[in-house]
Amino acid sequence: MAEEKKAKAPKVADPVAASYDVATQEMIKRAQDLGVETCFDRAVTLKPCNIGNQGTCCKNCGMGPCRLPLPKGGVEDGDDRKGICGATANTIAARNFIRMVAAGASAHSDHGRCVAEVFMSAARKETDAYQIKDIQKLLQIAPRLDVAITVERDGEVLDRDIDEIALEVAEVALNEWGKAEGELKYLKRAPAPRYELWKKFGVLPRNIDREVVEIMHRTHIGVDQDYKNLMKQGTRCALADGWGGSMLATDLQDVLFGTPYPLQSEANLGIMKKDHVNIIIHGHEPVLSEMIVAVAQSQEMIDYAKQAGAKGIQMGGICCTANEILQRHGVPLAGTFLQQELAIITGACDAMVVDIQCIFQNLANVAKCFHTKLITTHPIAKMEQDNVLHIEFDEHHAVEDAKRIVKLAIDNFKNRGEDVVIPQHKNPVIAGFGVESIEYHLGGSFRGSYYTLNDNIINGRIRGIGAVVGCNNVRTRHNEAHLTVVKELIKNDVIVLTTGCNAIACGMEGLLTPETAQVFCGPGLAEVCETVGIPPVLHVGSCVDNSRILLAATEVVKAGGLGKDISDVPAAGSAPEWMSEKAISIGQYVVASGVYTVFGTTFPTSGAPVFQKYLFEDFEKMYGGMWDFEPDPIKHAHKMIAHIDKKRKALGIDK
Ligand code: XCC
Ligand code: SF4
Repeated sequence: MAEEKKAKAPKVADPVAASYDVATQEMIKRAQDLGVETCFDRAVTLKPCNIGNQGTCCKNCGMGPCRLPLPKGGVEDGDDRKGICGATANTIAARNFIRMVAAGASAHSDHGRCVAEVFMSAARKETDAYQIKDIQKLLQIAPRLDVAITVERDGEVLDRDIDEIALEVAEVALNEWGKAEGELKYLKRAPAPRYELWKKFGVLPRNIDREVVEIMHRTHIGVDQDYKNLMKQGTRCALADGWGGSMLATDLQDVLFGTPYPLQSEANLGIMKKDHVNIIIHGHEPVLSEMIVAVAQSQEMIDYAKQAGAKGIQMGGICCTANEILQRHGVPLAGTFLQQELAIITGACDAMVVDIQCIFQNLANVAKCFHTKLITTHPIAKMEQDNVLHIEFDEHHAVEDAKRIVKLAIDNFKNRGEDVVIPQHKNPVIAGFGVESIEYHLGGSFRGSYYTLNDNIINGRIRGIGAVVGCNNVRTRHNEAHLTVVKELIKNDVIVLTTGCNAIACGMEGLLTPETAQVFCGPGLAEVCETVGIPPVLHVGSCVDNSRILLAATEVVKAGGLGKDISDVPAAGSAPEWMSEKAISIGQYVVASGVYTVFGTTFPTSGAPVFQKYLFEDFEKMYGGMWDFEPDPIKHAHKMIAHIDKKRKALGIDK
């Protein structure tokens, strides 16, 4: 018999090279010791396709895929690459790019639609589970949707009935997704010159759904073949996300669940507790997780957990659901996008409840190796694996659904194995800043005193504003670029607004505390933070809450002293470790709103240099904001700072 070949050990990731975070490193190592595969290992064996990565692979029809790699010598002397139909590299890259915008805008906006539907149920009083919680916010947004908040009776102006206002807001809001005429109502919230610019370029979105559909039409074989015209629609669709679907999601969530105000909590896998029932909620829509949090905090469930032998119930969040329930309830952050498998690998996760977006299908395979109950809850996001439970959430029986889920987790506590390892790493965080609380904490307005944001930007204590957001990407060291960019910015007196997985990464590193000011900040920013008692890195929520950043920038403009449009403000955007299509939609609406925006890791148009130049350079002349790409995090931060300085100079406040 031939000598048996020694089985080759599977290639796995080097935990330290894979993540900057020690808790993550420990869990990757543990997964490998237990023979459980994670995304970090798969990234070692599964290499990306270069042509797809560069945006020049077209599979929009059955004659392709047509793959157009960049010629070795570059395209300086002309570019005659074309697909079977004749589509050029620029057309293909532009079509792929705006299809990413369409997918990203759909994700945010469909999330917003679900919230709007629940809002409608609440307004109609069809459900006891949801009520109008934040009347102030309702009264604030109603006029933006052309809903009157007063009535005239017998020559007297009276306050209108709140229920009536809520119902009309629900109707008008839902209509934004599919109305037959007009344009999105929230566009007028932007500074007037910005609105006029959009009008001039013909990119005012008509309704949210239509802009997505039109992208799918225009990118079908044989329709739009002009990359500039394609981008025009990409911009219109992205604006429908930022100033439409996402902004409505944020506002309606605030009305239903309360506008966030700063509160304290903790971040990283170390928030899980060995002697507690651990429930991890993961995904994006806070509609169900709000209920789960409420139910898990009820005495009935706490007693039930104690009967089961646990000391209590520990909730934790992953991805943007985490940011949502953190900013409104102080529920700790268990981790970022890339830590979802690792939460189960602790052996202490009694249930992981997922809704929509950023959920790894591999969670089911990991859960199989442990006792964890994996529960999908959304009709549009199921998993095929047979160990996954589907408990479909419905606003009409939300409390019952939540109770069922929490009970399942508690009942599962006794099934835990002996082998439980929770990494002992976590940091305190202050989260929950919105436009309202930024204003409140910085002097009660945006301008007019020693404490306000505008005055501090004008006097130079704060150099500018950096919006650092977005995902993790397993193709780069987990969290390293996020944290390096943020630290470099605050070191140079740039205040940072953060959302999404960047916010979670900052929390894990301890950057979301006022104490950070003394350790990492330049002297000006440190002084401001110490005076008013805020962290230099402000957690403003989830990815749909990037709309809060748009509105904060608008308030800065409206308060005066920093130009007439968002593009005048010394500010820059960044997604150092982006990966999702949502990030591309966000980037595009931020750019079209006038903000210079740098992405790290990779850029999906690099195979079409002419089209890329359009995004990186020509856009500045049109929108005052443009894209850029820089994978090196220090250079990335300094490109943002250089742009901020350029804006300061233009404003004459560079001294
Ligand atoms: Fe998903 Fe929103 Fe990206 Fe994190 S940041 S990986 S999209 S959870 Ni939005
Ligand atoms: Fe090829 Fe054109 Fe079909 Fe794309 S649309 S796959 S470029 S033939």
